[in-house]
Amino acid sequence: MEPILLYGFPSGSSMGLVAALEWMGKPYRLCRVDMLGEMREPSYARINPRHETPAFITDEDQVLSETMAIAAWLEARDVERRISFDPRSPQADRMHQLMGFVNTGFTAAFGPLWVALEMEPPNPRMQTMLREWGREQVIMRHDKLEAMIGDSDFLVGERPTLADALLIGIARWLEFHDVADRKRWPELAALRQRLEAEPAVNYAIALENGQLPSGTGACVGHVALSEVIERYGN
Ligand SMILES: N[C@@H](CCC(=O)N[C@@H](CS)C(=O)NCC(=O)O)C(=O)O
Repeated sequence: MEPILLYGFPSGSSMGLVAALEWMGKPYRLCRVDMLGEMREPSYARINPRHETPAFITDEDQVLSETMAIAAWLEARDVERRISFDPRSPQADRMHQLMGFVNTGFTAAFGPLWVALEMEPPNPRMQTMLREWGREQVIMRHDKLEAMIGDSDFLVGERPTLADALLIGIARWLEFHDVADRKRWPELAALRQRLEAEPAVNYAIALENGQLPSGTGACVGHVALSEVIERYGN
């Protein structure tokens, strides 16, 4: 059976993995997860006890969580090297380096902004502090990423890879949290513009928004979360 990616909405980082699956072009299925509702239900713990997306059901019915683990699973099966490189090449090393940076410091910088946004009950004093701290961290991590971007069209080379997939799922949070104008980082802004022009990214965003776009055809359908939990949950 095809693997299943569980992607979260609204504005989930997993949007990038949907784009990666489209670029990769092998058959896959999707499962849509409402992060504000069903992901918080006790039953979702059978898929991921940390109540997070993305999650993944492999073609051998194993449940996998953590973006880096899911990306590694895809990379190992991307034998045509559509979204990755030969594992022993310098390009693979650089791709892993950028993926590590995006999945850790870059993503984590937004943490205080999410905490402030979702704080219940509200604590205005703490929320103001979190927002200030978060904005500083996001700007600092953008400065660092800007310095890491080279001359190529995408993060590593002239085609999008897993590193770009991880980035595009997160980068839009800059606008979501209204931190700064993206033009402040010209290299990153140009890269994001190229990624936003990619049909795979537009497909992933449209799905996230609840539309039913036509993609490459690699996605062979959606599976209901209740069915995924029942069939594959631990
Ligand atoms: N370390 C995990 C983090 C995943 C993560 O934080 N996902 C977010 C959505 S992008 C989430 O599910 N947050 C929990 C929530 O919104 O309640 C990974 O890299 O996959």
